[in-house]
Amino acid sequence: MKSNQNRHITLIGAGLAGALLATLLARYGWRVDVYEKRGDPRLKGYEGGRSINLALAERGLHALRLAGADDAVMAQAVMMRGRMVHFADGRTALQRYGRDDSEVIWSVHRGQLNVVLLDIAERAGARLHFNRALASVDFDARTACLADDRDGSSHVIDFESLVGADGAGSSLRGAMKARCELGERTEFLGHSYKELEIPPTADGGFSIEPNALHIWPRGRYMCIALPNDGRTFTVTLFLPNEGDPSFQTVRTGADARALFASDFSDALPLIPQLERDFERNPTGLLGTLYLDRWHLDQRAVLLGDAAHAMVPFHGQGMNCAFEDCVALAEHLDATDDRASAFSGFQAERLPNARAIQAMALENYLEMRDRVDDDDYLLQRALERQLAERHPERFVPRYAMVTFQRLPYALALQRGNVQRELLVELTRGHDNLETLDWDAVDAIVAKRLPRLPAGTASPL
Ligand code: FAD
Ligand code: 8R5
Repeated sequence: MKSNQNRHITLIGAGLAGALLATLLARYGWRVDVYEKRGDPRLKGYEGGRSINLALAERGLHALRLAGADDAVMAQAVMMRGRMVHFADGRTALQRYGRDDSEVIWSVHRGQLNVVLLDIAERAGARLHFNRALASVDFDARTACLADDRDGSSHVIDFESLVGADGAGSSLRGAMKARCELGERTEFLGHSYKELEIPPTADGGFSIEPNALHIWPRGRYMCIALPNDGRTFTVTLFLPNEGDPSFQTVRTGADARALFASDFSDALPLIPQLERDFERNPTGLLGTLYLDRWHLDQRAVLLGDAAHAMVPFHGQGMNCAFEDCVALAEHLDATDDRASAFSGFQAERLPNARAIQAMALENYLEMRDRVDDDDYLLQRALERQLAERHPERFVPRYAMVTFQRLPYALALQRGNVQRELLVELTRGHDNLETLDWDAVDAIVAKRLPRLPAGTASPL
């Protein structure tokens, strides 16, 4: 049961998830206060930051549609049709992500996306408070202390429930841990990353194909590049922390240039400020954050990176965080019992977060180690055939994650069945011509039930 009274909630963090959740709840008629550590990014002069872009896929886009933010976001998005693979010998090849331009991903600018979301949150009636970092929580008195790092002042607020949308280093998570066992553990990947920039060409255009996510796979490591609407690309170099090459052997700008000269030679001339970028930009750590519980009874709940930070290799961190927002808003709006809303949200989302965390880890190998391996290529060829023959049953895992909205856990489970099928069916074959298609079709129908209605592509 839910009452019609004007319900109130306090969000911590006005990043991607905080701003979207504020909008959704405000649209449901809630009174929403959001506290953000940083200053308002919409104020002039604030945004001097680097141009960091993110891949937006169907799950995230769907959440933006529900919040009425899709048009403003898509106006600045750059379409990425597939992977442009840059082989070590200089060859390149575009591998499409989907069947056509209805199955693509979009490169969006983090700063612009955040600004759009803050604007619509405010327009929907949410109250945003900047320069307010959560410092401590008294869960008995239901008060929280927020600090303003500009003048060191602190501000105490009352709350009914707190929502932690404060990212991977969540302060709310830290406060909850002191009150109950969350089962927190972080597994570091042992690889880190560095961002570099490809500027526009002299005549102001993109210097490489704009409508692709570029990948330079090199076995144990790789580079990627995503386009920005300002005609630049953000390049990310992923390297192990140890070994050769690694962030231990590649320490200076000169080391980075030498690595690019030997392993990414077609990218080197595109990055004129390589040394400067490498030395100025911080090295980002990569890891997976697992929790066994996301809420403290009716008083606090976590979502997005605060609950389940993941490695970036499926480009789903934000997409998953946005899906969390839709789920939490629905659970909260459906009942006045917050403890049951929070536990229902956790029951729905935690298994799915675990699934995308696992798939994101697996996709690193897929991206960096795509060798021209014959077994692998034959399996990919069969995958394409089966997807065409059985569109309602056999959907490549990448497509289930990226272009559909079926639960991540189901995508993981069906993906495993599909992989076993591909291995079994290609065993002992050098090409697809020798396959018995009637038998193949029968096996597919037997092992892969039709996908639930409404998850198929909108074609
Ligand atoms: P955040 O967006 O990190 O927001 C947290 C907010 O909380 C911030 O505004 C922060 O200032 C604020 N905050 C922190 N502490 C406090 C405090 N104590 N009090 C108040 N406020 C606080 N995902 C994708 O789906 N596709 C991609 O291509 C992709 N690329 C990425 C590229 C990079 C370089 C990185 C780092 C991540 C990428 N991700 C991507 C992941 C994505 O950025 C995150 O999953 C997503 O931002 C999570 O949203 P969030 O709101 O939970 O956290
Ligand atoms: N995040 C992405 C993909 C999958 C691409 C594919 C991969 C950089 C820190 Cl590494 C990565 C993907 O399988 O062909 N889609 O979107 C985004 C990715 O990295 C982002 C930009 C990133 C955190 C650094």
